[in-house]
Amino acid sequence: MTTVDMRTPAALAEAERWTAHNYHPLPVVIADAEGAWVTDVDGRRYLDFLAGYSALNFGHRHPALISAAHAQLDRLTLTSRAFVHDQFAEFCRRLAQLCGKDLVLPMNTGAEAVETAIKVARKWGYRVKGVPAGQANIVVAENNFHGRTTTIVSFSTDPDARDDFGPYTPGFTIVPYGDAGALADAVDDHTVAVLLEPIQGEAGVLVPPPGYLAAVRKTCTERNVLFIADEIQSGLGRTGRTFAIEHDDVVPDMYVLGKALGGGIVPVSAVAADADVLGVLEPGQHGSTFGGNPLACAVGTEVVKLLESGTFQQRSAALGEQLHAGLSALIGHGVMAVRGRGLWAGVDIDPALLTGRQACERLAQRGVLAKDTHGSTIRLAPPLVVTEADLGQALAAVKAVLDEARAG
Ligand code: IF1
Repeated sequence: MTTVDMRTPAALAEAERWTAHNYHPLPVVIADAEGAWVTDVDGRRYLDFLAGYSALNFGHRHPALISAAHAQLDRLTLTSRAFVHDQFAEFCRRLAQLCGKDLVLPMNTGAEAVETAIKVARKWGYRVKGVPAGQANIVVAENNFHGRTTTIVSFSTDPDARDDFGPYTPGFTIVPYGDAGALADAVDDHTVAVLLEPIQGEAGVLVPPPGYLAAVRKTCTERNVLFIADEIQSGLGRTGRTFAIEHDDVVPDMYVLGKALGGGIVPVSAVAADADVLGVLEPGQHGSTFGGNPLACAVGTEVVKLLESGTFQQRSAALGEQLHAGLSALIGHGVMAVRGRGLWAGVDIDPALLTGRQACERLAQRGVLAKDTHGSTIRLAPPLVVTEADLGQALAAVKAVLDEARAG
């Protein structure tokens, strides 16, 4: 196998000179973008099939979102939560109603929202469930990805994400993903919550077995344990529903949201839950400088309005059929397996042909940007504004990369 030599633009070399090397980006320097397309510094255009790891569900620079941001930039950008501002109530109301919950707690990044959910679950455990102080545990799944803070990586099973960042936060039990029995067995009297991605993103877009999420819901209800759904990557239209967990007709106790909630413009995240859960927090017990800021709320409100129509969810479901049909046709022709829902797919490429990285390098040369997860698995997740023609073009590029590799 040969690694495809990619020309490294001068701009990339300059960026790498001045930054820590905590990423290994493809040698593509993007200068402009609209919808599902980006343009690099040399004027080359690419289809964006990563979409900011699903932070760009509405496409690059969606007009309604950019307009809301521009209007707010000219009025008010930050107050802190020491005061209220005129964008706050509508954002919180609309998001709470989208989730079917009483309350939301706005934060900024996904990891902050996950940390918020962990803290709220623990406090609920002590104050409501009656778990002895300091004894709360939370059940999580192998191959999870919930963010990069030291507490969150404490329960990661990915050495790259976890190693050398100890000492680790205690109070987490790791079980196999998709095994409802193992999860039920792991729940004890001190368990305050189960934290799961309804579909595991970084693990390779792993859809759990039918009935798994419903069984977890049943266990949580029977054992008085909070079901926390991390929908930061799977939610907000990505899988063809507002939330991925809806495919299983399951309602969690807490939704953890982020990425696309900020419209690809500003970091916006949140936890949504009923008052009996989020009500455990009193003034001074949690917060953030930028959480719920006016610019974030103005953009977030427009994002929720886009989701209220249901059109993005319908597009994802309809075009997802085309995406998955096209990818499944490649099984046996360089593709080993395809997973996912809606406009979200994990594609296992034959490791004898290409690594995921090599496949993404070659896709970039054919005008499609994507990102490998692990090994020879790539993730395909275009903005939900992608067209049928765009999808056809991307699928043709995937086929061409595999045909070229198979031809040796
Ligand atoms: C990176 C991928 C990684 C997430 C879920 C919480 C967070 C994420 C389900 C934290 C963030 C990002 C982080 C970014 C690459 C990407 C990612 F899964 F999407 F591909 F890393 F695994 N829950 N995922 O997916 O949200 O704090 O980043 O806003 O760290 O390299 P964040």
